[in-house]
Amino acid sequence: MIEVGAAARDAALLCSDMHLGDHDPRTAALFLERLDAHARGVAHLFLLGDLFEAWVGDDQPDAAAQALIERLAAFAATGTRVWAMRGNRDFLLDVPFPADAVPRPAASFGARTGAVMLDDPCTVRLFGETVLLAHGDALCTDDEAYQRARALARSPAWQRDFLRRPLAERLRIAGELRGESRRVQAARAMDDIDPGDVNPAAVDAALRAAGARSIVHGHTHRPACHRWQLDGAPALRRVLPDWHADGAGGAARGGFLRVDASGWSTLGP
Ligand SMILES: [Mn+2]
Repeated sequence: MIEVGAAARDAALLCSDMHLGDHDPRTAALFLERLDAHARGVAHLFLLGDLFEAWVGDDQPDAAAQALIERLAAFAATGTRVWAMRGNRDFLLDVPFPADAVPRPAASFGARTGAVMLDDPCTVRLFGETVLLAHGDALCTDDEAYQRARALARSPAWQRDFLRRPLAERLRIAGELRGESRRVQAARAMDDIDPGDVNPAAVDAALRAAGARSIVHGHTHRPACHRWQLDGAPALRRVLPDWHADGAGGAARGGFLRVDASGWSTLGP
């Protein structure tokens, strides 16, 4: 299990839902600038899904993606451990191409960044506390159509079939998935225009299964810190914000959670 806090000066930074891509260079620039400001010297960086607006495979031809990849590689080279989880937008991140796909990317996302992929959910130890990390979409169990689409898009057969297609075709399909044809089942798997909220019973079940009382997730774009009683003891759900350089009212939104020996803090965009 990942252990943060073995050294007293350890610190971890967590974020999600940057939705980076060439469609929005301002948000990409904002995120990279804030990442530089806050992640320097941090021992662990956790990216909890939807790093990218879309990801059609590790040959994604995207200047914003390339910029983040180079930045992550630079952090990894200076000793920061970079951990990445797939979201519903970038569920093909670091998924190996089938052996008969032509051409195949020269290097995977993980190889290019030094990032290690995390299962969703996964349990980590943060300064002695067992914390469940998740993107959050799997906890939105009220949306049954979404969960069916999610299962399909995570199936090895669907992913093999998709990654075997030429890049131009994958990009065209991804574009269509975001356009009119949301009736296509796989389109629902990427749809988070209104992501809905997590189901409280699903959160309780996930915490019980992990033996944790604390969870951090993104996806819902509803940043908060929720406290409640789980089986007679306090439980905590920290929700990460999504990022946008031009949010409501023209203000930038986004932010990190940071945890170190002195506790948790929120760092604004
Ligand atoms: Mn999401």
